[in-house]
Amino acid sequence: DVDKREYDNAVRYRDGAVKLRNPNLYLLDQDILYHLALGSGSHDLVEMFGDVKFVCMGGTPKRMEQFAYYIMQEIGHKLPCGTTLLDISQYSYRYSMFKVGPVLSISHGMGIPSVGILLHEVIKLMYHAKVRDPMFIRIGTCGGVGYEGGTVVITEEAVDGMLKPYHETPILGKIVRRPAKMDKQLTKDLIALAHPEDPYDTIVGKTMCTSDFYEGQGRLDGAFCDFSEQDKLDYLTKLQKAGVVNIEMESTAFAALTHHAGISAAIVCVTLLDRLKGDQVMAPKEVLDEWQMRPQKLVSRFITQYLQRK
Ligand code: R2B
Ligand code: URA
Repeated sequence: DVDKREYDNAVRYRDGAVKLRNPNLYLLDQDILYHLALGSGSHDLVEMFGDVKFVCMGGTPKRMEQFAYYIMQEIGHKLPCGTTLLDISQYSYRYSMFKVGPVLSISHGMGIPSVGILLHEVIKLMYHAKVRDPMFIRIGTCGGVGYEGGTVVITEEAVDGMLKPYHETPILGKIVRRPAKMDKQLTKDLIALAHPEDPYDTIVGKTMCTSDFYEGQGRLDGAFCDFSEQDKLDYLTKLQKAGVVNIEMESTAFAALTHHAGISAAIVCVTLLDRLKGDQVMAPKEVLDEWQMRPQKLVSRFITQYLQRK
């Protein structure tokens, strides 16, 4: 299924289909998406995924399965009688993927390397399946910086642990820097769907992305800690002054790789605690489960509205 359309450096075909910025791929006679347990030779990717519009990603397989069932109910998608949703990537033993009509719900694991590998393969999947103008949305959890647990945060810009708005990664012995930009319009469309009667706040701000949950996020409760509580508070206050409202572990890679591919993307996370008040995630499981529904609700409002308008 080698594409006849000629490669150049643009990121889209005129019809909106995702174009790859890698000429090597046009020379492969099949492309194996190893961590998804899919391939362009073994699967009819156009038939399986050609109708996808929304690619929703989040850390855990269970939450993304739950989101798939939730969105199924919200958009009124029906499964054949007596069947359940299938984890399309189950035999990868790496990521889980569920498909509900135009919505893909995929787990990305924890951290930049995990979400990065997944994005390479999902972006290629969009290309092989000839998907037009897909939107990628991360539905996640985070720590709040001055916001109590249960607050919904939409990322305006992602910054790294040095407060720089880039995703930096070594390639062939050189640091390659890519801007960690979100789609401004998609972010606006999402914030517009926060209801005044929602019993929690939905805010927009900068998201800091770190490579570690403990020392990397200034926690005092890791296996090691070589700084004082005052150092931690000074740092978090500095973040706050720079406009950072939450901290998580995937946003720079998610923003930069989608932006590099010309794909619209947004990040919606719920805070599990206010980092100015503590380090341990202490809310009871039922409370955490309810909080984790909040980003899902916002994204579901967006998807249902989009599909109704179509
Ligand atoms: C939020 O939660 C995870 C760490 O607990 C990580 O994947 C993230 O970004
Ligand atoms: N995820 C993070 O990365 N940090 C937190 O504090 C909570 C969830």
